Amino acid sequence: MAGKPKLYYFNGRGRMESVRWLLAAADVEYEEELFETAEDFENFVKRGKLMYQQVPMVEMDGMYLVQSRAILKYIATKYNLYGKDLKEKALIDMYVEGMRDLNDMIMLYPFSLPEEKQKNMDYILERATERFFPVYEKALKDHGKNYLIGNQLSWADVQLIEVILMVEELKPGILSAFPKLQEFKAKVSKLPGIQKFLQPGSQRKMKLDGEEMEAVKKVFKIDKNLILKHMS
Ligand code: GSN
Repeated sequence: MAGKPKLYYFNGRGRMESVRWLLAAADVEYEEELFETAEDFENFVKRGKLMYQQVPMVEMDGMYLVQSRAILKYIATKYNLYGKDLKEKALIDMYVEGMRDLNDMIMLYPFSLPEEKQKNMDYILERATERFFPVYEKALKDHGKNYLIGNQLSWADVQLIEVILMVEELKPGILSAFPKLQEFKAKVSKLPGIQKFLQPGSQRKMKLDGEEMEAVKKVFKIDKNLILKHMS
């Protein structure tokens, strides 16, 4: 039998957290190798397994998977979280890509320049409440089923609960205008794999504080201006 998947990343959410969520939802156990320093990461690059000298990387089923979307698609397909036909897959992709747009803004927010922090926060919250959440609220309301794609849990649902919780960290109570999303969150939080993942001490990563953020920038030698170009 194949061993557990092994995840290679730093000790934070970043682009790996959605992978952790998806594996948790599929009730798949995994191991992690977490880089603490730039040297850890450089040594890992030298092992020559990274296609683009970039992480996230997931070692599973005899492959060294990179590129977060490719990793997520593989896991979603393997564990039956990617719809039953081409049309469902297209719909899941449309939902997931919107959620990733929102997720990316939140992921990059801590890199904001101090003088732009408030403006960026207002922008994220406005996009969440005016553009993205209404889509998922309406979908759940219109078909009256448990999940975005009917009654079968999919990758889109897992991505949705992840991003809901991230937005709630920025502004508690933000779901008050979205009763269907509140119901959805309560229901999905009780699914066994997800319930376990939400318990303290799980492999779920917490929001980075200022110091941890500085450490991450050093690991990947992140240039602030480069990040900000992607924030618009
Ligand atoms: O989605 C993806 O996995 C890729 N399109 C981007 C991966 C990426 O930017 N990885 C960064 C780590 S911070 N983000 O997750 C990385 O490995 N940077 C080191 C480098 O030399 O580019």
